[in-house]
Amino acid sequence: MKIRHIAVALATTALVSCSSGTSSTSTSIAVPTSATGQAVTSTSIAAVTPNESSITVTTTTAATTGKLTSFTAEVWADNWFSLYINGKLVGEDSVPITTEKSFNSERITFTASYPFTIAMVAKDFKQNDTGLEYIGTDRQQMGDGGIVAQFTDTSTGRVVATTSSAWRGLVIHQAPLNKSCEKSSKSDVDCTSRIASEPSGWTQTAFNDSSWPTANTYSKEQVGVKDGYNNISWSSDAKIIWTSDLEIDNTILWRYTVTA
Ligand SMILES: [Ca+2]
Ligand SMILES: [Ca+2]
Repeated sequence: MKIRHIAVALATTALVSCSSGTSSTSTSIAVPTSATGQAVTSTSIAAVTPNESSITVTTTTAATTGKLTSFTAEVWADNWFSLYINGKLVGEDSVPITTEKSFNSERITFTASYPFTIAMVAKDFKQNDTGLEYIGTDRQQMGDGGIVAQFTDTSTGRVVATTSSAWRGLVIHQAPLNKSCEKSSKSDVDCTSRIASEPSGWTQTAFNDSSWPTANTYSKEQVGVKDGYNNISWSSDAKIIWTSDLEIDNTILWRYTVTA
């Protein structure tokens, strides 16, 4: 029994040390498996700089008959995102959403064949379900969001997809519903919210998003781009998107399918 207890204690210590590195610049990404349980992803992480970081993920997406091609996704999000291709997680923002003023950009590489489905989670930072940030300070406010992405076929160098008004988005965290609570000293009581869970299978190619609203596009000035945005050479087609409300729509699920 004594030996068994030691083993448990060691295992617990290992778990704690793995999960406590919030200031680390490396990112760990879960490796998805195919339907048959076979690992389909290999991951390598490149160096991270304060304004721009780079994640290189090589993923063979769901079994298809088309020719596999390598793609690079370039993404800037206010404040955080994750990226799925054909239902597989291929990368995410390496800076935690809880990092104040997180405006880095990312490059993520993956392999897929045409056509493929892009799904992204975009999150604007909020301190809690009031939807506010800097609560209790003179900066207490509704933060705003925004995301822009472009996808380049590395075999041709051609940008084959960008965020645009053709993308469809579903809001799953909306707060505050009553903007008048923004400066309330008891925002946790006064601010109301609407929160939903992610629909089952929403990252999958077969998911029907036809009822989701299409994106609104915004100018750089409206969203206040900064930091990592300026490290990427954006196609003129790459539009900054969000829903109709930059402030109260805090978590959005985005989908778009890329044809050849
Ligand atoms: Ca924000
Ligand atoms: Ca917000």
